[in-house]
Amino acid sequence: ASQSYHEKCISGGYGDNDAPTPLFVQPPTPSFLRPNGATAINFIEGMKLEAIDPLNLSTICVATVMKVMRQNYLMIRIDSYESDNTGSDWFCYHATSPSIFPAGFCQINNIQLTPPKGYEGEFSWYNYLKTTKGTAAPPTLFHREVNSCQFESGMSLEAADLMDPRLVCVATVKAVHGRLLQVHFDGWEDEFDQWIDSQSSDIYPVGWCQMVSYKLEGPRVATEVSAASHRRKPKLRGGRKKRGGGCGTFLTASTDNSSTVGAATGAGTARR
Ligand code: MLY
Repeated sequence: ASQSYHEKCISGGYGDNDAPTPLFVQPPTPSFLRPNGATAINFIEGMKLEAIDPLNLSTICVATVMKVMRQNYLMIRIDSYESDNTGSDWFCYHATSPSIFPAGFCQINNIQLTPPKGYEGEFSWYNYLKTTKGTAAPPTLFHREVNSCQFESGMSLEAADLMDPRLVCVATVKAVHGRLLQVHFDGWEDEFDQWIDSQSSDIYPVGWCQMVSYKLEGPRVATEVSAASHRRKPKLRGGRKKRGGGCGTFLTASTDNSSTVGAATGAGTARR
């Protein structure tokens, strides 16, 4: 009983109240490690890639594999951050995550890639890897294939605002790149957009909220207050900075389909 958590993990023993390991879904085996997989290489520390910034889901950034852990979990650094090299701002992604992409993904898909901190001029992977003597993670390591993604830009949907996931909002597919969707929240600035996988469980068909009796956040409609806040150009979002510019009014789509305008301002927006 006096075993420390660390000792317990090492000995692999269960405490009486611990959920036993077999109850958990095992992380997927990356295809490159399956028998007959295309290649035997895995991610290696230092490899460069592109990744959705988990603290600012509207951006895809140059990133680095900082650590390869057991079961193919990767610690990833977002290179546009001011890093203190302590690892405090690394993120854990599984090697099969749909939120990481091979170098060149953004260029091929005409997406603005956020360059590393301090990078001057237009970003070029070729020059960057050459000058830094870096290596890009081979494209075969990434899980980009998907049976079929039939989303099209312009389609309406309901999507969780993953920076405030209790908010499920009226949204529109802005772009589709293979299995990756760019979701725009109706009435909100583009900086609130989210890159999200088409197989994510955080997006729903129109009518979902009504079906499950959950409040749907309607499109934000401009008010005088929100027009003023708009001029104040809100700061970039992200968990590291306080989100700003949230003044506005939700057009609240209630479950009986009659729309009511719910006024809300500032940080209290849509608080229920
Ligand atoms: N006022 C909050 C909430 C913003 C929610 C935006 N979503 C619905 C797209 C803020 O600005 O952080």
